[in-house]
Amino acid sequence: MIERPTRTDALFAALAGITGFVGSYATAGYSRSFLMQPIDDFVINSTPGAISQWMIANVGEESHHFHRALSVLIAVTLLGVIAIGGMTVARRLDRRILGSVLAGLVSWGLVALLTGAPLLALGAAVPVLAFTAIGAAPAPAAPDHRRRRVVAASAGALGFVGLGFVTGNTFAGPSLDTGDAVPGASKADIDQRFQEARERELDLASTELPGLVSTIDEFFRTSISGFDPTVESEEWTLSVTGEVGTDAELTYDELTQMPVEHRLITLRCVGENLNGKKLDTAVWTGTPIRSLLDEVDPEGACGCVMIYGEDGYYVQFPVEALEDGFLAWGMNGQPLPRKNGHPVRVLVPGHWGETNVKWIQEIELLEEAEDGYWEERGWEGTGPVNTVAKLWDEGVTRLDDGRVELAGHAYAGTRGIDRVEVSTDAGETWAEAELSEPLPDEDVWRQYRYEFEPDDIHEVVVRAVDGEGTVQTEEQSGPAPSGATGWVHKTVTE
Ligand SMILES: Nc1nc2c(c(=O)[nH]1)N[C@H]1C(S)=C(S)[C@@H](COP(=O)(O)O)O[C@H]1N2
Ligand SMILES: [Mo]
Repeated sequence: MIERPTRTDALFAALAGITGFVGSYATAGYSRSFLMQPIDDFVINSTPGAISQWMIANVGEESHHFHRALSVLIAVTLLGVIAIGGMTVARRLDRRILGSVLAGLVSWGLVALLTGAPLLALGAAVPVLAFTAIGAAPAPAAPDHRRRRVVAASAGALGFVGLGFVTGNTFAGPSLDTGDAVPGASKADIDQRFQEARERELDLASTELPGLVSTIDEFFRTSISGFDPTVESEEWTLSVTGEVGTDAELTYDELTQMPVEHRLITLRCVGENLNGKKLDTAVWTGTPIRSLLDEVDPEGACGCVMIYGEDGYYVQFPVEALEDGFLAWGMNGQPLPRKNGHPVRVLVPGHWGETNVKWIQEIELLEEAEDGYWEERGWEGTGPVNTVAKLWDEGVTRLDDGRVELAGHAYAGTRGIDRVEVSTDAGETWAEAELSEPLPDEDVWRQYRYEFEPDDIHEVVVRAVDGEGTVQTEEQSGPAPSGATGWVHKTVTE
C-alpha cells in the first residue's frame, strides 16, 4: 500500500527545505557556494530576452526580487521533495534511519554538485536529514502530543533559521582582502590623478552630486549573476586563444609587471534609463592591452574577439576596439574590488559598459562573429555610447538668494563633450552651461552647472553636444536594444 504524504508530512518537508536552504547559507554565506547561486543563475539565464528586457526597462533594479524569490522557492522545494522521499522510504521499509540518511545523502549530493563545494554542502544536508527523521517518526496517538511535536519542530526550525542567518552574515562567505596597495603602482602617481580630477571639479552648491571621480561604494555594479565570483589573484590567468599563431597565457604577476598607467575612465551601462545612474568614473590602474595582442598576431581571424569572464559572461566585439583597451587591476588606489571584477577586468574606451568584462579569463580570437550574452538576449550594446547630459534630483539646488542651480554630468565616450545647453522654457530657448575643464584622459565625463532665477513653473531641459559637434538626439527611446535616447526634462517650480 502506498501512503500519500499527509499535511503533517508536507509541513515537515517544508521545515526540512527551509532549514536546509538556510543551512547552506550558514556555511557558505552569500557566495557562489550557496545553493541559491546556481539556481538563481539558471533562472536568470533561462529567462527569455524579451522578458528581461521589459523588466529592466519597466521595473529596473526591483526586478531582481522576482528571480531571487523564484530561486528561493525552487531551492526550498527541491530539498522539501527530497525530505518527502526520505519519509516515504522510512515508512514503507519501516527503516527510519535509512530513510533520513538517504534524504541527507541525496540533498548533500545535489547541493555539492550544484555548488561545487562538497564540504559546505553539509550545511544543507544535516538539517534536511534531521527534519526528515523527525517527520518520519511515528506520530503520537494523542492529538495533543501530535500538535506539541509540530509546534516544537517549527520552533526549532525557526531558531535554526535565525542562527543560520547570523552565521551566514557574520562568519561565512568569501573574503578578498583588497585593502592592500595596487601591485606595481606608486601611490603618489594615483594620488596625482585624483588631484587632477579634484582641481577640475566645479564648485557646486549641490552637496550630494558625485564629483568627477565616483567612490568605490557609489560606483554602479551590473552583473549577470547576483553572486560575484571570488577569484584570487594568485589563481588568476588570462589566456588568449582561437585563431592565433600561438596561444598565450598570462599570470597576475606577469601582468602587474607590465608598464603601469593610471587612467580616468567613465563607464555607462546600455541598460540604464535616460536619466539613470549607471554612469560612473574611477581612476583605474592597469596596462594597455595592445602589446598582448601584438604578441599573438590576430592574423586570419574574423576581426572580432569573444571575451569570457569567470562568471559565465561573454561578449563579442571588434579586435580594433579591444586594441585601444586597458587591462585594469586597480581602482581608485585599491586592488580591483570583487564587485568590479577582482583581480582583473578589461576597459574598452568609449564603448558601452557591457564590453568591459570583469573577472576576465579568456580572450578568444574568433573565426566568425557570434553573439555575446546580451546580444543573444536582444541587446545591441557593444558599440560606442550615446551622448547624454544627466540632471539627477541632487543636481537641482535652491540657492539662498532664490536662484536655482542646475548641475550634472555629461558623457559622450571618446567623442568628448564640447558643451552642455540648458533650456528653462521647455526647449524654446537655450543657454550654455558652465563646464568643468576636461580631464586629461580620452574617455571621461564632464560636469556642468547653470544658474537661473525661477519665476513660476519651469520645464527644464538639458542636452549635450559631443566633441564632433553633434547634438544629443532629441528622439525619445528606451534603453533596449541600443541605449536610451532623448533629452532629460525636469519640472522646477518657483
Ligand atoms: N564578467 C562580467 N563582466 C561584465 C558584466 C558581467 O555581468 N559579467 N556586466 C557588464 C555590464 S552589462 C556592465 S554595464 C559593466 C558594469 O561594470 P561595473 O559593474 O564595474 O560597474 O560590466 C560589464 N562586464
Ligand atoms: Mo551594462
